[in-house]
Amino acid sequence: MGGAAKNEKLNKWIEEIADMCRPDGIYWCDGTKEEYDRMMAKMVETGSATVLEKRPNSFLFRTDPSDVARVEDRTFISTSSKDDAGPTNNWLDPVDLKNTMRGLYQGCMKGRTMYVIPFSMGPIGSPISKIGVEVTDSPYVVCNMHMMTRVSARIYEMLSAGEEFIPCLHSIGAPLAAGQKDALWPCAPIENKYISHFPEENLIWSYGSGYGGNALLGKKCLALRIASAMARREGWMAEHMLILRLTNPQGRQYHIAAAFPSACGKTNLAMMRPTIPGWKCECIGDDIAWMKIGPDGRLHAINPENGFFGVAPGTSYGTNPMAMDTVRENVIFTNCALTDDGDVWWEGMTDEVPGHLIDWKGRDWTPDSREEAAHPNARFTVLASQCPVICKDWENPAGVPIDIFIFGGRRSSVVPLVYEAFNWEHGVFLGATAASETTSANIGAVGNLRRDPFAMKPFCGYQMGDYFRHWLDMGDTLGDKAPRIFYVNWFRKSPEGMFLWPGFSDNSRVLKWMCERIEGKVGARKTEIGLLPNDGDLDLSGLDIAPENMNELMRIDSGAWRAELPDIERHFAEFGARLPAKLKKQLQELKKRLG
Ligand code: GTP
Ligand code: SPV
Ligand code: MN
Repeated sequence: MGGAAKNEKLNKWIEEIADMCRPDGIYWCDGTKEEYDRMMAKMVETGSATVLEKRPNSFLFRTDPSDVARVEDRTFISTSSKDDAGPTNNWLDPVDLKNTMRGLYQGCMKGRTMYVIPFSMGPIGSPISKIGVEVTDSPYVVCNMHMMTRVSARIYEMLSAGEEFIPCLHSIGAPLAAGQKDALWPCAPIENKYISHFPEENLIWSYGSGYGGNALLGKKCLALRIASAMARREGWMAEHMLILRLTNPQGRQYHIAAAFPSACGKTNLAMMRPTIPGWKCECIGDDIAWMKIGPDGRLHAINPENGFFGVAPGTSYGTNPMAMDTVRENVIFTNCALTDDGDVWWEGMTDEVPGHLIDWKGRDWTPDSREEAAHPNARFTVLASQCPVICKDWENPAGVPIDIFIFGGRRSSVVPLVYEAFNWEHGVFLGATAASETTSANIGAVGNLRRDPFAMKPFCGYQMGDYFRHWLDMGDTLGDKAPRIFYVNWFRKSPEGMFLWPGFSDNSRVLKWMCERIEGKVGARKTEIGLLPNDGDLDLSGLDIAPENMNELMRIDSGAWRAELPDIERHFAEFGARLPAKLKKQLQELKKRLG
């Protein structure tokens, strides 16, 4: 494949990287199944992949116990001015950061092969797609990228024809000395991990981790952090959102894009099977949406990804049957438990807990073991095309017109099941003040409440105040063609700590209310925080839920909301002069309404 890439920029870049990283050899990927099979077979041979006898063409990986999730503390937005990265991002000066990282990259691929992965985010050749080239020394990354992005030799041809690409440099940061035995999951210690973005030159440098968003650079690094900065410059949007199509019994289609923080329900909602009769849900994307204003003046969304990198724990035939059917074959599982008959298992997969497992750390496990069998951030990697409810338009380069935006998060108290924004500006305020309890999708404490605006705190590649302004500007341009905005919380708990709302398929009831709001079929009651369903408007037919639970789900405790205000003020104060005046005004109005 060597000479196939005649793109001068690419060839020069690869040469530079090879000079710095000193791999034993360079391999140019072509994205074929043969390539995938060959690389996977090699990983089985070295013991880093385990064949799952019970699942056709599926494999289990166990990571190093230190390398199990994204590392937000080690993620950097490196702009020439610190202000341009803003208070929600870690910042280091680009010159200093590159010097430090060059030191780490020096000889870091010794004893390994350097793989060149040409990939497209979005359908190959579509005008909205972006091309990236990831260089990595991890065969696990290559196989995952095969599923998560479109990897193809055709991209070399496009590059030869002069197409632009986004360079993505990745190393696990674990050179091998001559004769040294490799670890099953080589990686660098936390203090040497760097997930770095240079949005001013569309460049990504990642070092030290092999896991998920740290290493599959098309996903959070390119399609969110770099793309969000490009989108602002170019007048479009790159969001941490699922995309789904909901069809009502009359055949009217609604397209919904929803932003929930990591491990807060996007994959589940995207593949949901409505419990309400006659309604149908199809999946377009489960994590990222790129949206542009179309010739009709509406916002059209595409899913730039090619697969799902989904949370395994909690996924079952009861909660997400479509995900279970998607992962029946051709799957890479990471940090799941292994059953004695050669299948995977994770907490919540089956009611019956297996009597014996090998846990994600490779140890014997029984129900008496104190630790979980699967890591809480264990994941499956699988092609989106394998999802039984994938929408026939999921690869349509024109995208789908968005009717509804949903924001939300994990709040065990205070926030009701659903409410609607008064208007776009208020909706942007809801997005900008969204808060959620932290999850194991990031290394760090779990269950701490934090502001996670638009579910983009870890993924916005520029100043978040400017990002809020971009949302307001998009609303001005869209005018009355803007999607309606709602806020949801599936995670409110009883004093005993039980979820009050059944969630999953029953979330369709909440989506139905949103659609009926759009049609003007149902009213809403005006409250301090927004528009809530009138009694009886949420379709609860066939649902066994105690009326007191429903009351609690819809209850607005003004005192508890007033208690949120100081935190929202602190949050807003961080953005200084970059906070749009319209959001300050929204906060004043909320204060007034709460009295
Ligand atoms: P990322 O891939 O990290 O961006 O996560 P995500 O937003 O796609 O979250 P996902 O759908 O994978 O859900 C994460 C966890 O929340 C899983 O364990 C789910 O079972 C659980 N979950 C999802 N939806 C619901 C819901 O409606 N109710 C409850 N109680 N749990 C849910
Ligand atoms: C998330 O954390 O939001 C994910 C998983 O989707 S990762 O790819 O690791 O970012
Ligand atoms: Mn995500």
